[in-house]
Amino acid sequence: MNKTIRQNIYNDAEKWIYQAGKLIREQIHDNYQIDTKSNANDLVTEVDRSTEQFFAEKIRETYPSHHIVGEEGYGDKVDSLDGTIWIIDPIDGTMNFVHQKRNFAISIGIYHDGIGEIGFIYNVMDDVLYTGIKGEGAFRNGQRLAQLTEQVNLETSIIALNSSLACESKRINEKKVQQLIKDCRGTRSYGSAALEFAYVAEGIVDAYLTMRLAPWDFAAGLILVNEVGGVTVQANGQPVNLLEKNTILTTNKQIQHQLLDTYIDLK
Ligand code: 2AM
Ligand code: CA
Repeated sequence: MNKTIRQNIYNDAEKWIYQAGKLIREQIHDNYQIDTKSNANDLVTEVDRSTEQFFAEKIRETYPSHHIVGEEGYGDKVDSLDGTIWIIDPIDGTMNFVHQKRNFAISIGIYHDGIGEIGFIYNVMDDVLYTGIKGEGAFRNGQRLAQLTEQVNLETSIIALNSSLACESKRINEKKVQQLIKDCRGTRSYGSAALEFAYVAEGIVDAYLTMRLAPWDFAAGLILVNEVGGVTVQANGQPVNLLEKNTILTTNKQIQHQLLDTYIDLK
C-alpha cells in the first residue's frame, strides 16, 4: 500500500476510534440492552452494534471500495483477502464491558491484499491507543514500543491464558497446560484478546495462548506483535488464517518453540 494512502487511512481511523471511544464512555452507565449469542456467556449489547455501525458508515462514506469484516454483522460478506479490508471488533471483551465497565478495547486491523498494514487497539476506559504500522513499528499513545529482544526464558515469563485451558478439555492436553502454569513465573487472564495481544507487544506479558479467536479478535494484534519482532501462529505452529476462527499463540520468539514443543499438545 502506498504510504500517502496509508497515512490518510491511518488519520481517519484514529479520528473515528477516538470518536467511537467517547460515545462508548458516554453510554457505559446507561441501561443498554444485553443479549446473548452462541451461549449464555457470549454477550452482545446495543453498544457493540451501534459502535460497529458507526465505523461501517464512516468507512463506506469515505472509502467505498474498501471491504469491512465486523463481528456484529454490519460488514460485508468477505471470502477473499483481495483489496483493502477493515477487520473490526467494536468491543473486544464485551463481558468486561458489561460486568467491569473497563478492560475492553476497540480493535481494528486494516489489511491490503492479505498484508497487515495498520493495527489499532484502543483501551477505551484507560484512553490508551496501541498502534502498529507495517515496517514502521508499534506504539502506545504515540510512544514507540521496544523490540522484544531482551532475554526471556519460560521460568521468568508471564503467560496470558484463560484458566479453562487447565480444565479437562477436548481441544488441548490439559496436563501439559497445568505443567506450563507450574513452570512459568505467572499467568494472567484479561478477558480481551486484543488487549492480551497489546500486552505481548508491549512486553509486559510474554505470550498469549487461546483455543478460539475470530479474525476480528486478532487482526490488529497480529500487526502490533509483528512490529516488535514477536510472532503469531496457530497453536499447532501453522500460520493463522484471517478468514476463519483459529487457535492462537502470540509470543516473544524466544519462548515460541519451547511452548509449541513442550507444553502445547492439541487433541
Ligand atoms: P468478544 O468480547 O469480542 O466476544 C475472551 O477470552 C476473548 O475471547 C475476548 O476477546 C472475546 O471477544 C473472545 N471470544 C469470546 N467468545 C468467542 C468465540 N465464541 N469465538 C471467538 N472469540 C471469542
Ligand atoms: Ca466483540
